[in-house]
Amino acid sequence: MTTKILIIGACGQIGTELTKKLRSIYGADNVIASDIRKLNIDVVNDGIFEVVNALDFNQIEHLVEQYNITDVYLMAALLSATAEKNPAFAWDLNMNSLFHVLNLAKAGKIKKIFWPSSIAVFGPTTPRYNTPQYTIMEPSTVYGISKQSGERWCEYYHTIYGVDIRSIRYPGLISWSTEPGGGTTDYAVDIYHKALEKGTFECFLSEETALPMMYMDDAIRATVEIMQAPTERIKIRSSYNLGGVSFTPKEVAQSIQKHIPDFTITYKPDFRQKIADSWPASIDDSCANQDWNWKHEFDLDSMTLEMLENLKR
Ligand code: VAH
Repeated sequence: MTTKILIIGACGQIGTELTKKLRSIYGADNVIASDIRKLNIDVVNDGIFEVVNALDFNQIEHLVEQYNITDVYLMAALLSATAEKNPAFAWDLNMNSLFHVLNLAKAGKIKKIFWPSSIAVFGPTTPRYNTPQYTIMEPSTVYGISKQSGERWCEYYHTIYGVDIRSIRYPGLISWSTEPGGGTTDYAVDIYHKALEKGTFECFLSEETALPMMYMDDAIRATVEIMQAPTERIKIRSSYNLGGVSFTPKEVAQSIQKHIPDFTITYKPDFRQKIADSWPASIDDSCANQDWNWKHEFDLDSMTLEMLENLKR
């Protein structure tokens, strides 16, 4: 059966890169990109695009039937910082969009689901360094609570109804092609833009705030690899830890200064500091490595080179 993909939230920070990648692998005619509005010109113009509300079950069901969809990538969500400002809507969007897709799979209308979780599922009582796959998880943010709950439902639908859902706990993701939207790790994207535009950056986290991060190319490759892995290799049906690099704002600034020596950084922590302080500093992703051979490729300096080179263009 031909793989026919529906991406919900295709215009977001991950969605835009994922849409491009999946179109290149499966062919543009086999990838239906969708979002609540036409928010990214390349996603809309470079293949099939549909406006859909991730909270409207009937709209999603209609697209699945109209295009004979086999795989759904559900990328729509409110991220950590935005979710704190709108808890009720964040819970509604992050959870009910998931239930819609899970229930379509339970009804046999789709074959496979990818759903993004996050290292935000960990909280202030979680061991902070080299955080293991299985450990204390008491998330203290709306976003983290929704992702932890979502992971439980993913595992339940797999165990009870046989739904083939696969998930990754993404770290903070760094990309140059789209503006990030409402995350606590967004400083690590904005710093590159400001380094080139202004030569200085005011960081909303303190200089020693270490967080797990990953260059977008690695995150997209992990997403494709976990979805292409034989089902028997996917032994964890909640969500896999995914580590990349761990760095502080000070370390990013030092990496940038290797290319822009006069670049300066100042620190003015805001409400997002409390969110960042509740998350791990680094992640153990040995389960992803053992089960489906995950290995990241980009470190901080190679990511910095990619970011600056592409942003200059
Ligand atoms: C956020 N970028 O900051 C997301 C991510 C681990 C962080 O989930 O909310």
